[in-house]
Amino acid sequence: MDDTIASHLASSAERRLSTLSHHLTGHSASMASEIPISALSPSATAGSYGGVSSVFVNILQAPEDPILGVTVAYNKDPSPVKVNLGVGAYRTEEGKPLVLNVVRKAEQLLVNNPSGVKEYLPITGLAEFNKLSAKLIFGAESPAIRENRVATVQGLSGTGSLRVGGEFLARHYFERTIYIPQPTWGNHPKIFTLSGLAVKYYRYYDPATRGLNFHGLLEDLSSAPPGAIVLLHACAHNPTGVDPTLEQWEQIRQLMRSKGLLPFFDSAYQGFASGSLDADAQSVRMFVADGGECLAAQSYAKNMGLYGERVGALSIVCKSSDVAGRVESQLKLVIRPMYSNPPIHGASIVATILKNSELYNEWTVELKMMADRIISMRRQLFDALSKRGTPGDWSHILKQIGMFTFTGLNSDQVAFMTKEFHIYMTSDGRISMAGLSSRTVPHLADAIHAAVARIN
Ligand code: KET
Repeated sequence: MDDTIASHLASSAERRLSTLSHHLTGHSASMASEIPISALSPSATAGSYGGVSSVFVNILQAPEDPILGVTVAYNKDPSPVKVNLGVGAYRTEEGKPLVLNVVRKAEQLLVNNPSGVKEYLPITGLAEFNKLSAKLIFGAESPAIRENRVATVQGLSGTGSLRVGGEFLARHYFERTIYIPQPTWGNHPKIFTLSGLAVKYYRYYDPATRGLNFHGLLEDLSSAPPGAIVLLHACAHNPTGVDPTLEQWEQIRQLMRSKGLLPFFDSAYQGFASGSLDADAQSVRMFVADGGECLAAQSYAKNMGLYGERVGALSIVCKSSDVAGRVESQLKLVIRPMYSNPPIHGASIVATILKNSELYNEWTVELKMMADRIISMRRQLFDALSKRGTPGDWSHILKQIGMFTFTGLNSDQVAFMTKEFHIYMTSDGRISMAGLSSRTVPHLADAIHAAVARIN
């Protein structure tokens, strides 16, 4: 291997380990328990190679993921009344996973297409999918698209797109600190730390008001170093369900631009917050309209129900098409040794739907139906708690936006609800409203009522 590449790789690996251990010791106790420091350095191997003892004997049992592990526990529970409100995955009124009709139709078209092949895609993915994805998030009339200054690559859903963006920034951007909201989706600190960035938090949520800590947010971003990267949830903030208003977004934008902070949008719920794809992309479009640069990671897991297809995109909006071309060339160098090139099927489904106006319209109707069902679950849960006279103000259930309600229940109350009522949810008190149905609302309300009455 070329010496300079070898030393670059060695130093970036060192940086990752040191930022990760810095992060573990500095910031998040919960994360420290998930990735023991000892797991990051080579473990001493077993003394014997005689076939009796494994060379992996010193490997520690890792804990389950705080979100996906909830499903593992749920699957093991034989109770007929169990409910999984952990992972953010849409369920029908019957509690079943949903494949959108429009997705089935697109798949039929793909199966019947005699020229459909299974060749490798380019490193950057399906070109048509990339163009359509950029249009979906930035808007058909976006000047950045018209001026050809957006570099878009297909990613492995939202997670993979965030990771590629993180690694690109760690390699090529001068300020390697990323600020993420407190709290945020539990995978964010891990993705960015392992990308080689240093993770810091900005205040976001105020438990006292169950709303945005706007003052704290502005203060923390004001004191971030010039150029720092800032992770923003485009809409339907996970886990809090609390989004800035458009006026607040405008203030955030002005502050960030005046300080030269680099926005990195995570858009995992476009269309799920309001039911409108355009309304949910407003925050991102504001930052693109001012002519400045930004990154955006998109996921089609929720809004097209393509969870397991792992389809998403990373776009980097640049100042000129010349820069965008060079950025894309470097993204290819991040992707090629990571997974070579992305899978073809999910991206073909998305492209088929986005390019056909009839299918596109059908998609928006199905999307709105999912968003409306979630909103109606909010009303039903709120009414059920009111009917029971459950102590406390539960109006945040109605006010919060998107897939989740951040209930304010503590981890002991959650553990009680799981043990006594077989209700599975993350220990931070987050409920996936998309997993709820008219049938399960009374059971959940009973559980919350009992938890609040018995445990402080
Ligand atoms: N960003 C956010 C904010 C997010 O909530 C998720 C998934 C993702 C990105 C990544 O999704 P992907 O499937 O990679 O496109 N969140 C849900 C699922 C999970 O944790 O993986 C969740 O919070 O339940």
